Amino acid sequence: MDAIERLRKMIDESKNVVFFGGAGVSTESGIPDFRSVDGLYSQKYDLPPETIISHGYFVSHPEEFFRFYKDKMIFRDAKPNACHLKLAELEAKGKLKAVVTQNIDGLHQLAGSKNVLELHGSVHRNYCMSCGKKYSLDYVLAADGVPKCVCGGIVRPDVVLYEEMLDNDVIEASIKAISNADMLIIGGTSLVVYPAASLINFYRGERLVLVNKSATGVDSRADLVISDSIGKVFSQL
Ligand code: CNA
Ligand code: ZN
Repeated sequence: MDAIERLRKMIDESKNVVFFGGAGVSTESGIPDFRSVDGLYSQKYDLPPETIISHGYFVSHPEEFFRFYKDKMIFRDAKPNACHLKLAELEAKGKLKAVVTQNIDGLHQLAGSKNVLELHGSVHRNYCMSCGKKYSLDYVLAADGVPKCVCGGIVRPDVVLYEEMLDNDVIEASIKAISNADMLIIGGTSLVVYPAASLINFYRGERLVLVNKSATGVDSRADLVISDSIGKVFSQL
């Protein structure tokens, strides 16, 4: 039996599948990840991306933060790929219970997924840091430089920057979903960003699958490892 067939069989045998993903899920939609050879960390900037998209830098250099953010992290025209679409289909069938994602691009929802736990927030939610008024992504993109609220406050994305805490409710819902899963598919993530990556340790079942182009620290624990493009893999399911 080849790997795709084994994956299909494992999904067939499961009743409560959870998917845990990262930036590699969206590279086939044209959004670069951080750690691939053509990812953001390989491109040269004056400062490393994790410095620019940190809380401290955002507060001290909002102009530069938003220049980088709008230019390198927002892909307004990106469309869901075969992985996003198949996950939405599995949820609609009642197979898959949750998508836990480190992505901030909103592509799972665009594909039709309902229960999406966004560990690092979303570029589609933005709010005024002074009065809390909510704003769309288009508002942020249309602003010249730092987006400002009608009250004068800075409008920031509801995205978890480096040095910032993850939302407790999202963490708790993710732990619950992963603990209850009878199959966990991990895909498109280097599993090096914490605390997000530690959540997979709440999985106690016997169907742990990894679909990732490069090796991860969890490969040795997995019941099935597929080293290939995730969109390509999911399009064959
Ligand atoms: P990462 O560290 O960049 O790792 C991506 C992983 O995906 C690597 O191991 C790649 O080998 C693998 N990969 C890349 N393309 C594919 C593919 N087509 N099929 C299979 N595997 C692939 O990204 P992580 O998500 O692990 O790191 C966490 C950061 C990245 C989170 O904080 C995200 O918010 C952040 N990020 C998000 C986006 C997005 O929302 N689309 C884009 C870039 C970065
Ligand atoms: Zn305001």
